[in-house]
Amino acid sequence: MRTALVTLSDEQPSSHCCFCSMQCGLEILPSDKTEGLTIKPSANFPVATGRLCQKGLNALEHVVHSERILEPLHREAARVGQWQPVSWAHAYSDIAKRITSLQAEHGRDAIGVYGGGSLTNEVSYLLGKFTRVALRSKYIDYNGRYCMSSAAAASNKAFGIDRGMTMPLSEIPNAKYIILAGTNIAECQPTMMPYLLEAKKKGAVIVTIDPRNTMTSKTADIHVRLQPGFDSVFINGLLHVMIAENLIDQKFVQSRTSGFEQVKEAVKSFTPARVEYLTGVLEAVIRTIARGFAKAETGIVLTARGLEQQVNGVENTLNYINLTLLTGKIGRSGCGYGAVTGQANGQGGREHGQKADQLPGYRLIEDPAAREHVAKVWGIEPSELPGKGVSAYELLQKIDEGEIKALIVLGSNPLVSSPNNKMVERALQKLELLVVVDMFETETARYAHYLLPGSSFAEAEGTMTNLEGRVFHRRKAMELPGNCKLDYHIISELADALGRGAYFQYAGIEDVFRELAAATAGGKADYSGITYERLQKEKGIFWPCGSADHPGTPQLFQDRFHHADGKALLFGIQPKMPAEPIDSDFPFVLTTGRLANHYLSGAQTRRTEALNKKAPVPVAEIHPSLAKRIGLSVEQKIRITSRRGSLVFQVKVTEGIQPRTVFVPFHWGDEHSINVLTNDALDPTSRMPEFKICAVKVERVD
Ligand SMILES: Nc1nc2c(c(=O)[nH]1)N[C@H]1C(S)=C(S)[C@@H](COP(=O)(O)OP(=O)(O)OC[C@H]3O[C@@H](n4cnc5c(=O)[nH]c(N)nc54)[C@H](O)[C@@H]3O)O[C@H]1N2
Ligand SMILES: Nc1nc2c(c(=O)[nH]1)N[C@H]1C(S)=C(S)[C@@H](COP(=O)(O)OP(=O)(O)OC[C@H]3O[C@@H](n4cnc5c(=O)[nH]c(N)nc54)[C@H](O)[C@@H]3O)O[C@H]1N2
Ligand code: SF4
Ligand SMILES: [Mo]
Repeated sequence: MRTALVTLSDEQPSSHCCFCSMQCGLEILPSDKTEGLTIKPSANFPVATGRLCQKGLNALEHVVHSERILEPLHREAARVGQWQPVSWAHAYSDIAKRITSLQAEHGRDAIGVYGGGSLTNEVSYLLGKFTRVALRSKYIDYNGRYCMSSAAAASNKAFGIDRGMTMPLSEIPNAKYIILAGTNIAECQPTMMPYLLEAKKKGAVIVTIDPRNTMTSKTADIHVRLQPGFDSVFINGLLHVMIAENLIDQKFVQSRTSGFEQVKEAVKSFTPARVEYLTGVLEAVIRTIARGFAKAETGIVLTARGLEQQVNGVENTLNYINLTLLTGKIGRSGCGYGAVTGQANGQGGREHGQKADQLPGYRLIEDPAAREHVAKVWGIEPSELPGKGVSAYELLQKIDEGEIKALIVLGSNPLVSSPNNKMVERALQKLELLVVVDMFETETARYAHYLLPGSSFAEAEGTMTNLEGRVFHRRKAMELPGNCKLDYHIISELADALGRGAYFQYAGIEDVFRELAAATAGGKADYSGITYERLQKEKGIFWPCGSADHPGTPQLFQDRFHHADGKALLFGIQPKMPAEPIDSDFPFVLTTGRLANHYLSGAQTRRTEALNKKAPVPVAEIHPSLAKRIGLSVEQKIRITSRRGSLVFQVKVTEGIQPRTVFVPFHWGDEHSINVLTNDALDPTSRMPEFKICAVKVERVD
């Protein structure tokens, strides 16, 4: 039996859901259900007042699961033999000894760190500091590279700053025209739906752009069923109509943006007729959407991984941003652009130094002024800071190539979630030391030499930043089970074992936040005006917030963008091919994504009976024309083959999917891991893998 520490109050929820970026508040209450506890929606957090989706309602099940790792485990040869329980002291000293000797032999960069977007701001911050100050290695990156990096790069290019949503959710109901592209909100951020439905009730038009008819597109007035990879072609068609028909906001474009001529030139040849020919979307539909969005008094564009997880992900995103800039739909009520953040702390996780090229506050590690500021907060010389490392997938490649010899993974399961799984598996096998800090023996942890039992969301106090850029405080709601430790203690104690403990002396987690806030002062993501005391009172503060009396910034760009001249940049996009176009040998496009009842690599939700029983195995979605072509009968399975591998799946035949497209969710490992097939081509700017497009062939399994 576990007990809840916090009782109901009207101040703050007992905790927040660990899964998606909505970060709904929840109450953990005594009951006769999960180990004596149950979860109820909280009325005390403004984002999703009184609502939780299925995942949130069942978020305690994995926390109290019997497979939870309860003490440090060691085994000499990965995957072979039994795990041996060891003391924390033994684990720390042996890990430190091995790291020290590997670094003596191969240099400091022989050790890499791989973080995650579920971690609190404090733990994300400490992981970055640990890599640069305790290990003194340049190699750190995190799973958010697979998630928000294309949108982040696009926002930085266009706006000069990357906060996923430029406006709070509460502005959605004020929008008269909403474009949802490559974002399946109904399944991925379910408690955001009421905002969209309220807008609709007030007369808003909703357009969805997705190769599949999803739960989200069912609420749309117009659904554009695009083949994966055609977003920029389609958007060029919309921009062409807007310019040709003089529908753009001339005043806004002139006074607040630069680069218009480039866009005009890029879209010149994308007449509606040509775009219909290229995409199959009717000319009339293209005109209707272009006119509708441009003429609407207010409007919002939301994008997500559908068009971002591509080798052209940054450019696709820039083109969607063009829609809002050309029509002046940003920086005022009912308007804005949002890249819908995915993970619990997908926003904060990318602001405080887990990214290969960044220091806290979204500062660039190669910028001398940034190095000086952060080094001072950390009590080291700027010259002691390493330079920038490489992106998540490239970090795994460096292991395969032999440059990185040891890896510490905290908050990710890269063997399931990385493209081209076979390379990742080969790389993990080559590691001389793999340390995984997790709640479970994940697919990745099977290759570990040390598996250290970290904390779950319910046990760890800290701050998170939701998809709106709202920083809030999450309470500790339960005690740690067994011999588990808080992630931030594990990082600090390991630093101590490495002889760098002097830099990791904290009286408590609030102390870590104070240092984080100081490190971000003056940076793009400025948290320096935020304190635990304010957060407890104010139920969240939108960054940037640079002083104790600053109210926070819910609506960005009201007067200026964040480039030096205050203007936003428009980019003319020439659509490019995916890395692996379909051909006669591999004639279908495989796209991958999510289901409502599972979360990411499935480490938590496959261990949640109530969720897992609704989707115990992955099912491939195919169009009836494909089923007919391969002579598929009911109950038969299909084999999907790409240039990297071949797997068998159960099938759902549906008219909803674009005929050339096959969809498979990625929440499983081993023989069900669709990432055995996906392509590891990366966007040249964001280094985001092309999870959403690879060429496959499909056969019937007899
Ligand atoms: N239930 C659940 N919720 C989650 C998660 C989860 O695993 N499960 N994960 C969280 C995380 S980390 C993230 S990043 C978000 C992701 O949230 P989303 O990005 O909304 O989720 P996906 O299913 O990856 O992709 C969205 C849609 O893109 C479509 N798509 C595929 N290719 C293309 C294309 O070329 N163009 C366009 N326009 N669309 C395309 C897919 O059909 C899919 O419906 O969800 C978060 N919420
Ligand atoms: N084919 C395909 N692949 C994809 C995607 C796709 O759309 N298609 N999407 C990509 C995206 S957007 C993402 S975000 C990645 C995510 O992929 P992963 O990073 O693999 O995601 P998770 O399953 O969340 O892994 C988190 C791990 O950390 C553990 N964990 C959770 N919370 C904590 C904590 O507080 N402390 C500690 N110590 N451990 C914790 C969990 O048990 C789990 O093992 O997958 C990517 N991979
Ligand atoms: S919408 Fe997201 S944060 Fe809210 S309960 Fe569901 S998974 Fe959790
Ligand atoms: Mo994500």
